[in-house]
Amino acid sequence: MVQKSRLIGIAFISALLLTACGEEKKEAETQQSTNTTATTEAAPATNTTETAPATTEAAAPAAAPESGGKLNVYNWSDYIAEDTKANFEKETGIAVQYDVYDSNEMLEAKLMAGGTGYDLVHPSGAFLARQIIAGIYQPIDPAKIPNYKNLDPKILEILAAFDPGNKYAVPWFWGTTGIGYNVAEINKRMPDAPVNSLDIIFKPELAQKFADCGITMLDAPQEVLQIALHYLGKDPYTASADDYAAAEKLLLGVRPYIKYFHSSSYINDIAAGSICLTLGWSGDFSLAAARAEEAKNGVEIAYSIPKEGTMIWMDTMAIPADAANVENAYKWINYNLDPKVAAANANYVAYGSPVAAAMPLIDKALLDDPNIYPPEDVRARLFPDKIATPEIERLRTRTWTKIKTGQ
Ligand code: SPD
Repeated sequence: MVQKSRLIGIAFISALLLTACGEEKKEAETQQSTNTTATTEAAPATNTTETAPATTEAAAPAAAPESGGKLNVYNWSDYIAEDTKANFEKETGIAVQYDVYDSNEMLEAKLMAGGTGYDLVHPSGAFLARQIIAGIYQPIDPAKIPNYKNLDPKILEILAAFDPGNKYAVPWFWGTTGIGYNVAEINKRMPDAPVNSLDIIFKPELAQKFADCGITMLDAPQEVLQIALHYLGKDPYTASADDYAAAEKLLLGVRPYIKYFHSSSYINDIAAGSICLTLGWSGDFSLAAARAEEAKNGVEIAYSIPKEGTMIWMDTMAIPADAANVENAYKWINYNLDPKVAAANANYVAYGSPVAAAMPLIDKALLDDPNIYPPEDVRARLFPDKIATPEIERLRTRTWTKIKTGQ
């Protein structure tokens, strides 16, 4: 029953996201947390490494000849079950070098430079699309992935908006960008705080109430600016300089209350109670809640999809054109599409799974959580990730620099 309703849900999301592309195609567009490359000048002194092995970010692996024994994976931090890598290694005898990043820009910079040594990477929809055009990836052969059949066809249809014909990528997880908060700290400062509204972050008179317990935002211009534009009632993909000026004004209005811009530190920081309010990615707050529970520190964390609407997005798996261990990359993809493995990953990361065959094995509490698998009325308020024109990219870059520097 749950499974059926969720599959219907995914079908609805398909319809929503299918509007994501279809234009601008000609333009090229160490497990677990935390790396700090995207940290801004206002990044916290205390970082989030207490549960995290040191990242190998700075030491990308050297390309190795196809030996049957190695695989170099580059994924988002905190985006796979803790034992998946070890289980895969045990089952296949393949040694996996697993490195992490926390921004599409970071991945793209490496891919564009070439010679990354990575065999499998995880770009998000719009970035994937322009990287395909730039010739970064090799085609995927589904015949080498017996578990490909476990994927939800509707999710593949969504992905086709970024990767026509599903030629270069396989879906990994999908999610939303919204409001994560420390329930007690927010309640203490404002018992009737609008935790389901972007007002709480975008209105200076509200944000200033929570500045002392720590507000943060993703360092992801292509999401924060699109969400700000949408909040202002503008087309999130507008190319109007005036609209961008309005988004800039909105964000500069609350800039004094933002502790830092970073796309992974907030998980452990909110779990530890050192921040209380953040614009971040849906599943990350379930993970933060689990970490707080593990620490038995009494921190209660919640996530809400803003009532004004927000972005829905999808991350993928793709094999770089110069990958050295291609057959092992296929084995990794196939392994992660196994229903049990996919469900274990989904239960850990708490993002939406594209593996239909895994649904019966995913925790009911997750499937029933409207913030993870949003019901129809919520989905109707979401807007899709979408490829941007060079003009929009320029506006984003210029605006984001001003916002981050506070000028
Ligand atoms: N901790 C995992 C975060 C995954 C975030 N994916 C980013 C999607 C960007 N649109």
